[in-house]
Amino acid sequence: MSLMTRILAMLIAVFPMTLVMNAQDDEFDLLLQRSESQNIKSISGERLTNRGIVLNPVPQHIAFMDEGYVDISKGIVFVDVKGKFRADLDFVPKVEKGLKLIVDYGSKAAEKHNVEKLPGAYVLNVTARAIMIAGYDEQGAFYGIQTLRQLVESPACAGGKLPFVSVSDWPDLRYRGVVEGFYGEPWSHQVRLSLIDFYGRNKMNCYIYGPKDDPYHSSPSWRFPYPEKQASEIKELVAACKRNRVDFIWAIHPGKDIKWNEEDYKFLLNKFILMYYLGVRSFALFFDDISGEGTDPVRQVDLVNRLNADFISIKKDVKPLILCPTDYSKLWADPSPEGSLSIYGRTMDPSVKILWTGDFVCSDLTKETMTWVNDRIRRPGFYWWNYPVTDYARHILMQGPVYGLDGTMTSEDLAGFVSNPMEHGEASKLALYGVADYTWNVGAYNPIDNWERGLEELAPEVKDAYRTFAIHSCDTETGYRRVESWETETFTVESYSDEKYAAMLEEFKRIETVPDVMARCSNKMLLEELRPWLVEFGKLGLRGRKALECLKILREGDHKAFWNSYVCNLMTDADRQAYNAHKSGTQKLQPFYENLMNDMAAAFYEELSGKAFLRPDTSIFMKLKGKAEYQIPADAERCVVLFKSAPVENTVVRQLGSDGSLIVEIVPDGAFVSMDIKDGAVIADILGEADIFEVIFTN
Ligand code: 14T
Repeated sequence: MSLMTRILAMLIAVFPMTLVMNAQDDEFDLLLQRSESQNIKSISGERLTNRGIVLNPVPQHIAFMDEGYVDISKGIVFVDVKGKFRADLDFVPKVEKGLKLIVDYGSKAAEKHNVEKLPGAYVLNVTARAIMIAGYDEQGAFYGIQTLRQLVESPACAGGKLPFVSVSDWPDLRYRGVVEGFYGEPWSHQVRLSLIDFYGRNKMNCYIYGPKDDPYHSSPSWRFPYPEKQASEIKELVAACKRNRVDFIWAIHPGKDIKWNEEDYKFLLNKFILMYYLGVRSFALFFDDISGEGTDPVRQVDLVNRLNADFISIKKDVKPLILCPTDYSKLWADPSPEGSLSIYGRTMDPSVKILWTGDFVCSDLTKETMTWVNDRIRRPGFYWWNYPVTDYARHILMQGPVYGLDGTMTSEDLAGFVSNPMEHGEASKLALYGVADYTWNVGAYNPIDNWERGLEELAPEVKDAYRTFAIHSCDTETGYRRVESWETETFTVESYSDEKYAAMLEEFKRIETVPDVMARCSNKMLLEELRPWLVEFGKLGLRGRKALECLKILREGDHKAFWNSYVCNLMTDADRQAYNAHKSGTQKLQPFYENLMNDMAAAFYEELSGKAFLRPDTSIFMKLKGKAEYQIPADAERCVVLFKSAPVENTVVRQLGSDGSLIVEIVPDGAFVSMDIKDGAVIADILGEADIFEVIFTN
């Protein structure tokens, strides 16, 4: 059975046909993620004080020496031994005389300063005599400069006062970064540039370019050169990556329509050569989400090995290939020796790195999943983490902490780690701040502390408002489940307490202010991405607060005031539509609102009638407009008509006898009418335009 057939079979079994038919992609339905485990793991870690020094990723070793500090506010004398970092020192003035900053790298410098023997490693020493950065390699020295920058920008170093400190640091994982690998609108050029700077500052070193909806990456146009404008933008991305010591890895996704013939081989090789001329020095081949001929693992291996021989090994400056298998997740990977992963393991050039998303499409990273795949591919897999991607749930934003990643991973288990973000690049930075931290210093990774620091880093002017939004904007409801609103304790009418009520009220009030406060955020691109969600979040705050106010009125016993405010706080169809398009608070806040509203209605009916009620044999919530007639049940003694909106205009409630004669007529003076059934009345009817919420008869 082909992958597509399997996916469709699964979907048809699990979901109603309409869902399958409404899929965004004609071939692949992103709802498959609904087969992810629905367990929600809690988050570990806690906020640290960090002594007012904010470093991301957290260094392996940092030691603060004796009391005292050096003052660099006047500038430093920059000794750029290898002459590579002139452009990187834009955060401190350079002067002719004064304290020296010496930056060097290579075996001699590294040996002298006990730098760990690993690509990307460095030592940074701040002493009274000088500031010294020694890198194992150029990348290492660049990372030392990033650490210095973060020191200078830390609150504890305000005014240019650096403490005496010694940092010895190296990355746990060799490749750390991002794969732009989602379906949907690819990132804009501007957002890409901003992200690439962000990678550099946070010591990430790879950016795999593979947006599914770039036609020149995938079918139909993978065979053809980029148009001029896009080509020149790619050149700029390569240059930006170079400045940030990031590998720009260009991926091709040819498997939807590739023919295993000479012609297509030439097309592919030619495209690589064209990309090489745009400056690309690192390549990936993606065979994910395809069916048919393209999935043949033997042909895939032939292609990869041939490209290796004809291109990669000839161009001495091109890095080893990266491959995304068709079987990229254990969910459908063939585990047998005849499966594609085992075929790769036996026959694919060992230099090729192989991507893996874990047990599911979106999954936590575990030792078990890496052992499982590594045994088959016979090399450490390269993890493709499908977080914070939301292409299968475009109505949400993932703003929660990065967690669920095993704290004992080493470069023996993993060749690298890339995160697949949301189509909202700026809003993805919060998660990438965590990815950078985890992949650099796996064992020390503290999810909560990282998230708290990230919020402040990304929206310093409005960090509390951003936090309020983010803590309630984490989960997918049915996809890759994440904890949300973990500081919020909701309650029901039954479990009510004054304290819980006050806490919820305060939270909803805070939420109401978030859209206005966030408007002061200086990162306007972030604000643009968040805006529609912030609007809905503010409305959620308002209706949450109003629901609590209704509860207060209900408890005080003012029926008329209660129902009037209750109906005003119901969501209209338009409200629901708007909320569904840009959801937040799905795990606790919105359910709290829904449950409280339902509970209050139930409590209210009981208060009105004093006992359980009989429903007319119609739907529970009748949404009737205009004139409606009800047969009064024989044993009914009271009737309550609840309207959906207040005030109620031009509306009359009547009781009629069997001959149609008028027995009683009531003009509502609020959003409900509660009346005794008169002798001889067999029909209740409602004349006028008001929307009816419910009609209840009781005995
Ligand atoms: F290549 C893979 F590692 C991968 O994850 N591929 C896609 C990716 O482009 C997408 O962003 C991600 C999250 O939705 O999942 C993969 O896409 C899928 C996965 C499915 F299970 C598309 C359809 C599916 F049915």
